Order: sequence, then C-alpha cells, then structure tokens
Amino acid sequence: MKRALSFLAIVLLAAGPAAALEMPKGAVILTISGKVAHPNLDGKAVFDLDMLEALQGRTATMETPWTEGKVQFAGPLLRAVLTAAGVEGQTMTVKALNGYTAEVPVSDAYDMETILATRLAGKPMSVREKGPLMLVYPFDLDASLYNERYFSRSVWQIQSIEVAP
Ligand SMILES: Nc1nc2c(c(=O)[nH]1)N[C@H]1C(S)=C(S)[C@@H](COP(=O)(O)O)O[C@H]1N2
Ligand SMILES: [Mo]
Repeated sequence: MKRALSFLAIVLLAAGPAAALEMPKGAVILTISGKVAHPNLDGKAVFDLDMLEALQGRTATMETPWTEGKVQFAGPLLRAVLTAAGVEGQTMTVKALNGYTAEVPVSDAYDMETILATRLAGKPMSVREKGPLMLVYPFDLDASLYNERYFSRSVWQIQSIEVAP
C-alpha cells in the first residue's frame, strides 16, 4: 500500500509540471490552437518570449536564402514548444503576420532539430528582421534540407500555429 502510494506520488509529480502551462506575464507572441492538451487560455496555448526561451533550445550558425552571410539563430526546439502545449496532431498550419501560411508536418519537430528562432545574432528579432519568431530548419546539420520544400516551410513573422487532428 505504502509502495503503491509512493508510486502514485511519483506519477503525479512527473505528470504535474508537464501538464501545467503557466500564464504568460509578458506580451503573447505565439498562440497554438487546435489539438492542444495543455491549454492556458480559452482552450489555446499562449506563450510570451520568456516562456519560449525557458524551453530547451538550440543555437545554430548557418546560411539561409533570406540572410547575408553566416548568421546565428537561437530559440526553443519546435518539439519543446509543441510538447509544452501538448500538441497531439499530425499537421500544423503555421501562420505569419503577413497572412502567409505553410502546412508543416508535426514530424518535422521530432525528426529534425527545427527551432522557433527568437533571436538573430543574439538579439530578439524585430518584425522588420522577420521576427518575432521564425521557423528555422537545421540547414547547418543537413545540407539536403536546403531546397524549396523546406524554404516554403521556413515561415517568418510567425504569429500562430493551428494544429489539425
Ligand atoms: N512570413 C512569410 N514567410 C515566408 C514567406 C512569406 O511570404 N511570408 N514565403 C515562404 C516561401 S514560399 C519561400 S520559398 C521562402 C522564401 O521566400 P522569398 O523567396 O520571398 O524570400 O520563405 C517562406 N516564408
Ligand atoms: Mo516558395
């Protein structure tokens, strides 16, 4: 009995923090809607910059078709963001401030080191610099990704992600 209770306590402790998504304190820069198991506002998962930057991230230096020379991007791993939101679907529609949208398989978050870049050369990205968020594929790790399929999924000025079942 005692053993069963301590096992239960461990399960609850393990499940607790993962299920709870805190409320943003700063301006919301990303809204994830659709199939999200850990909503924090009206059935959606909303994030401010600090919440995103507290997640497991990656810093990568690479060339892209949209930037001059080698540039350094940093931000949370897309899978860390999706896990925090409790995303359970197969496909995402990634939407930009300018109305551009791209269909992105959820597997791109788990099969590759994709990041939602929050910083360019160490500084938060302004909207003029394709911020506040840009979906950055690991072109530095896998040169075979450097093609139109992944360029079209490289959405900048990201505002929201809608998850389809
Ligand atoms: N916000 C936003 N992201 C975007 C786009 C866009 O129009 N708006 N175009 C996409 C497409 S289709 C491609 S191929 C690449 C490159 O766009 P460019 O040729 O205009 O530089 O960016 C992608 N990301
Ligand atoms: Mo494109």
